[in-house]
Amino acid sequence: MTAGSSANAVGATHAPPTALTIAGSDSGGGAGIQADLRTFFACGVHGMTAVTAVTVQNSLGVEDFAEIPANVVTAQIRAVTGDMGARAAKTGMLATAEIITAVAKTLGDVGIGRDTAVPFVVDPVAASMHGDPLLREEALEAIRTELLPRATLVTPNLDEVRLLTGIEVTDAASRGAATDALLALGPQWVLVKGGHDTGPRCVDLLSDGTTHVELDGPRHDTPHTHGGGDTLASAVTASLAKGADVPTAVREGKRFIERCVADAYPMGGGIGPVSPFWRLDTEA
Ligand code: PXL
Repeated sequence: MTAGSSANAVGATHAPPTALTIAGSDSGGGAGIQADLRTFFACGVHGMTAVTAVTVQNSLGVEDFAEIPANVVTAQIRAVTGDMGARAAKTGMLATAEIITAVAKTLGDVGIGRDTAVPFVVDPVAASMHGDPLLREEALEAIRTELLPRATLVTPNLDEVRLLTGIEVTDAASRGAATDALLALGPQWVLVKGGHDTGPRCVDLLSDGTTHVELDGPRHDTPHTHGGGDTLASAVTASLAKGADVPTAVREGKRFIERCVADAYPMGGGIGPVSPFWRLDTEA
């Protein structure tokens, strides 16, 4: 029987928007691909994945990881974009320079990235919350030179800003200098996140060099923020997949992550995950 030929066919005739995450697996389910898919679902988007690495981890940290061969990563991207199509894409943990180079080339081939119809968010994941490395040393340069020129938006925290630009953000002037240095690497928009800063507010700065948007939100007092960066970038990607422009998508993403951090739960003996459960009508 061919698809759709049954007299008893059921199901919706329209599909939700699609979004692709190119990222690593977190066996603890708090970050990485697992956080991305959970967020896409909570935001009403069909998630597709290109897995880059498999981490061995729990709430206490990352014990090890194995990367997926670069040709298998790019084959996943081609398989889903060629058939199902992606309305937006994001990257998380990319593990090696070889994977980054291959992903950047493939995204160009399939028409994803800045100056195309398909927005592309780079979350420049370098380390876990525990400080465990998720990116090989030499891979940062590949993010700078090959991935960022293709990005619609890059979403570094303050540690990633320092790794990418060498600039330590301590005040408004150094934050402005870091934003300029990141924009010079080629992304259309930069979101410098203030989550790793201190103080009662969590202030992020979004800029494309012309438009500057300060996003101010509460800082929730919880140790359980595992997967926070992934969840924010995925929520922004989901909004982009639904057709929002970048400033709107970032505002929606920030509102989403604020609720997820407020609802974060303890799990295991270490750092628990941020929670998108607030979006579901459930007793969970
Ligand atoms: O939150 C960053 C991150 C991304 N991807 C994977 C991770 C982590 C943090 O631990 O494990 C696979």
